[in-house]
Amino acid sequence: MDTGTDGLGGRFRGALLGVAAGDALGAPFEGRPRVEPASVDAWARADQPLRRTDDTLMTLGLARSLLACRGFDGAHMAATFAEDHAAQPWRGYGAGPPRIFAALRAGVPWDEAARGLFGGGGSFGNGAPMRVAPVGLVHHGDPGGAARLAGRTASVTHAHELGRQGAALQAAAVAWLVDATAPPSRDRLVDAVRAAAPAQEFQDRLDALEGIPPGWPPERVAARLGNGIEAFQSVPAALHAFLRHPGSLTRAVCHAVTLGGDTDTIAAMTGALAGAALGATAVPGSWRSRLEDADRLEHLADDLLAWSRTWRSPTTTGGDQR
Ligand code: F2R
Ligand code: MG
Ligand code: MG
Repeated sequence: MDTGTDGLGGRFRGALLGVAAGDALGAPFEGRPRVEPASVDAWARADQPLRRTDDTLMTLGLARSLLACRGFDGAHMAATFAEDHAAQPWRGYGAGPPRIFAALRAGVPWDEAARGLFGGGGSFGNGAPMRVAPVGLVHHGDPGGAARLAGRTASVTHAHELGRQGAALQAAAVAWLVDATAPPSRDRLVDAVRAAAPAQEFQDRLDALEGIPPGWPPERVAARLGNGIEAFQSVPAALHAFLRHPGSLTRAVCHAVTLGGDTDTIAAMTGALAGAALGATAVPGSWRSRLEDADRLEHLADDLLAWSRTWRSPTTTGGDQR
């Protein structure tokens, strides 16, 4: 393992640094059907800045909104996402969210705007799971609670049931991994999170994880699970990448990028899983020093931990807003 000594604070920091590292390492390859491991290695060892895309920006927004409201407030979260997009629309957003932000500006209520996409079905893109790590963190050790809150945060932009379940699955996995005591077996992790995503599209792929031998090359894994922008492809792909290298964040994230397709997002979600399990010390110094706003990510992680301690304490009671 890269680590094993990080406490809760280190795991919170590791998850957010992992999102940002995976996002930035995968970004140059996004959309390529295949990615050579040598190209990923070269980029991982380069010295250029690691710049975030929408994956990290929306993770920051989600965390800020939870902290500002002391829980989920859909109108506030929608406004936060929209403000961040207005300030930096060039961060590589999917097609759907900017349309939702335009609807909000036109006066559509936050809980109706997302339902208007894709002929009224809502989005099943991976935009909700890619940003949901903070939910898993504040519900660490409680995959069910993480899944419920994740579904609510998803509904701001991703009204389709598959988009919501993708967020629930990713958040449940982060929540479980933060409290895991050793690199988990595939079976234990899958058992812990399976209920979060009951749709067949997820269940089939969770079953498929068990049948993927360690020696399969990335293109064969991608053919089996998918590597696309759909939540039901990319969340299982991230679980696979983490489970391929459960003791090494760097290897897991680099493997995620070699799966091709939606590389920044699969790697961001893999980074969240690995960081939650292994902690901030699993993020190499050479990556951290290249990361945009690493200090801010760590401060937000610390704030999330401090806040979660206030309402998880046995002397306080939690409301359903969380
Ligand atoms: N958008 C990108 N990458 C495109 C290239 C960016 C380029 N590098 C640049 O800098 O400009 N990446 C980001 O978008 C993904 C997250 O997307 P999100 O937020 O889920 O968006 P959306 O539009 O809701 O869903 C994505 C696509 O999925 C398909 N889709 C979703 N729901 C559908 C439905 N009900 N029916 C049919 N298709 C559906 C559509 O093609 C959506 O546009 C991340 O990869 C992030 O990195
Ligand atoms: Mg992106
Ligand atoms: Mg992407």
